[in-house]
Amino acid sequence: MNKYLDIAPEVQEALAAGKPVVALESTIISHGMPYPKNVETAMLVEQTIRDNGAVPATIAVIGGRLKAGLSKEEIEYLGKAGRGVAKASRRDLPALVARGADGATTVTTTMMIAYMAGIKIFATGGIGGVHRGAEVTMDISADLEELAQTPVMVICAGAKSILDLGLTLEYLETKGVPVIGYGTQELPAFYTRQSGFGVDYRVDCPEELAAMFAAQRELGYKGGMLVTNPIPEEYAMDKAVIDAAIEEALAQCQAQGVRGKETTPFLLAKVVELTGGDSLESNIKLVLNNARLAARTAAELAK
Ligand code: PSU
Ligand code: MN
Repeated sequence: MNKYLDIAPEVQEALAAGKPVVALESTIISHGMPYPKNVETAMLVEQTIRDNGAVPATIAVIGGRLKAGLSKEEIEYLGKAGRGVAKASRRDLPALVARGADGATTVTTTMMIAYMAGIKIFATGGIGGVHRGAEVTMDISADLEELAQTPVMVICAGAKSILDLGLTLEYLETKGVPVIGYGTQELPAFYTRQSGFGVDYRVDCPEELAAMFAAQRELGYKGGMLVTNPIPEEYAMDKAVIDAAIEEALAQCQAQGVRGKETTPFLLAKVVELTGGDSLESNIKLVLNNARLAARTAAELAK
């Protein structure tokens, strides 16, 4: 085992016994939602995973240790500290570890640490991707590169249209990452069930997701798989409302010259601000929906 990795006892026991485990990220806690909703949601997501037969492992860097499985106190700490905790992507882990610092893990580093721990399935809200205007800025999330090189299944609700969804799909195709629609042939756009872009395969049950992941492993692929699970109909947002908020958030981002790792947290916070909390409620519901599917898929994979 990696000398910097700490696996929580409950997670370790489940892994040793071949029981289902689901990884969860912490950037969504520190940078994706405001306090105290972020902590409430993180706890509710863990409970949802338990209710569906798996053990949750929320991942973060604390005191320079890579943690797979957090205590309630650690989740509370990350939620309260919010953007005061460094957003940790692949390039950040060496510095955080060497300095004994804290970091909220993105999809990228959550995949890395999940893989080190032996966890195969990871549930979150949305992934990073190719930003609009990336043909000039070259702003492409490290999440896409991680999906190409780390064998973890990521279950999300698609990607927000703060990104260029078409270019994001092109990038994933180039990198050989299968993009699966759960119960749909269309890529969901996080707050809405539709984006106008198609996925590679439609899958309708956890058994088939588990079978595809198992086949990918047996074929010797080094990369992972992206499952996009549309937000439940009753919680989906009005497309016109969310599109207007995203356009406004993008305009403010550009006007304020926000760049680099700050771009995504800025846009996420702006969208929540502009939609008066409606989007936050949708965000919570879709994460719970993904947690449920991830737990069921992990249970199938463990059979
Ligand atoms: N998109 C969301 N919610 C999120 C994120 C993205 O809808 O919480 C977070 C995730 O942690 C993701 C990260 O891995 O932002 C991507 O950041 P960047 O675009 O800087 O790579
Ligand atoms: Mn970026």
